[in-house]
Amino acid sequence: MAIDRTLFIIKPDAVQRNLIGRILAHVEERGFRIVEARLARLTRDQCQEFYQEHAARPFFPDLVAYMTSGPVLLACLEREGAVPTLREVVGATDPAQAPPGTIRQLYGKSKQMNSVHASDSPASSEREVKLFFGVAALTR
Ligand code: FUP
Repeated sequence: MAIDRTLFIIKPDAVQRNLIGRILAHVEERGFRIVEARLARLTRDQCQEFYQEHAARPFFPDLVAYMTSGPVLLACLEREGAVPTLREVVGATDPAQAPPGTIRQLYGKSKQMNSVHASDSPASSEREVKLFFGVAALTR
């Protein structure tokens, strides 16, 4: 598997509960290198663009309200097989369905407040890393 990069977000519920350090340690212990990271307060426009594939879903307005409710930690992570590996480390969307030891099982509160985001495919990771860190973050 090639070394590649993916977008990781620590969402408002986890930032608010002071979990940034523990969650970043969790991914670092699993072999991810932090290529870029910053705290940000997402605007509605950024959030709507980020979650554009869900725009027609009934949960979309609540999701945008939640994701703009407080700061998030945006990170670009690198590892061999970064995209599928990070999805495994994160676990299922619903924390109640996430396997033991995954970030969402350990820290998630609900399907919406599930503590973290991880890109779900190579195409998504490219789009999402570019959106928040620019095209250079994919290669440097
Ligand atoms: P995931 O790829 O696991 O983050 O999940 P999805 O792409 O299916 O969903 C994107 C975000 O929408 C999730 F992080 C949380 C939110 N969501 C809800 O709030 N309610 C739902 O029923 C499904 C998803």
